[in-house]
Amino acid sequence: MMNTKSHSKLLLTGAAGGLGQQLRERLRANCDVLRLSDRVAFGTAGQNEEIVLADLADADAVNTMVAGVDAIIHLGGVSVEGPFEPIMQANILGVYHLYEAARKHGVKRVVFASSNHVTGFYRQSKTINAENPARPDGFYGVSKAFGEDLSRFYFDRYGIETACVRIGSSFAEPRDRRMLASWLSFDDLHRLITACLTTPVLGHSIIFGMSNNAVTWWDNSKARHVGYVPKDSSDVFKDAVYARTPTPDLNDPAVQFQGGSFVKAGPFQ
Ligand code: NAI
Ligand code: 15L
Repeated sequence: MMNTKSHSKLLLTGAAGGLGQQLRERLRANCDVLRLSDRVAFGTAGQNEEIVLADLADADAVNTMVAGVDAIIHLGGVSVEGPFEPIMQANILGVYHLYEAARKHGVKRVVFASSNHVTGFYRQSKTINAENPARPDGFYGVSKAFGEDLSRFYFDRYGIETACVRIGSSFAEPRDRRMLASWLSFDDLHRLITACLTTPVLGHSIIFGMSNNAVTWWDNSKARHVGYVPKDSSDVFKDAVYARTPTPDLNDPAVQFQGGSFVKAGPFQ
């Protein structure tokens, strides 16, 4: 069993969101104190918790949010495709504010919730790895690609280590046939974050956030040093998913490309 406690005080942004709620309990094992942040109120702090509300677009608020933490798990931001302006505020300006605050406060490690939509315009017939160029499938994917590039700059220039976790589809169960390939269980997400926090040398790494699924489009061999070993698999859901979903139309871009329906979203004006 891996020793999961690696840090005194961890910051979890996006704590009110779907994955934030899942990770709140699990991350207690990783630290002495867990600081939780979001833009929206989400209740009161429990034992060994702190709550600091902050809009990522507000540099001063982000600076306060980051002060005094040892490492950051950055989940906050717009999490789906949509109009550019809110994505720009939260995911582009917001991630800049986060890294500036990390630099000023000496935070040395960040786990950044990137997305499979950074590479959503690769075909489902292709297996890609961390060295394939980005092919974002929308403004959302572009904003996550920006976060990946920005974090690389802060590593090269200031030595802040980041794991860019290109999360596939992290839900209780795969919702459709595409998610049989992209599914990441909540427990495996926690295992992956724990690996990113505990590996001795993280550097600047890109790792695909997926469980041990039989069908996959992603090869994590460039991130072996992270030491992530998934324990769950979408395979146990396969028969049920096939039974309740129609045979895919192979002419549909949502079936052809890894990003699924995101590749068809917009335009938004
Ligand atoms: P979510 O939308 O449920 O949670 C995002 C949280 O960020 C929300 O609580 C929201 O209030 C907060 N937020 C949005 N704009 C903000 C701002 N300007 N300032 C401060 N907080 C703000 O998303 P979910 O599913 O929990 O995802 C968490 C992260 O993981 C996101 O960054 C998302 O892009 C990424 N991700 C999630 C995947 C999934 O399958 N759930 C797949 C790929 C990436
Ligand atoms: C994402 O990036 C989204 O945050 C999530 O809601 C899912 O849509 C996921 O990708 C996916 O591709 O299934």
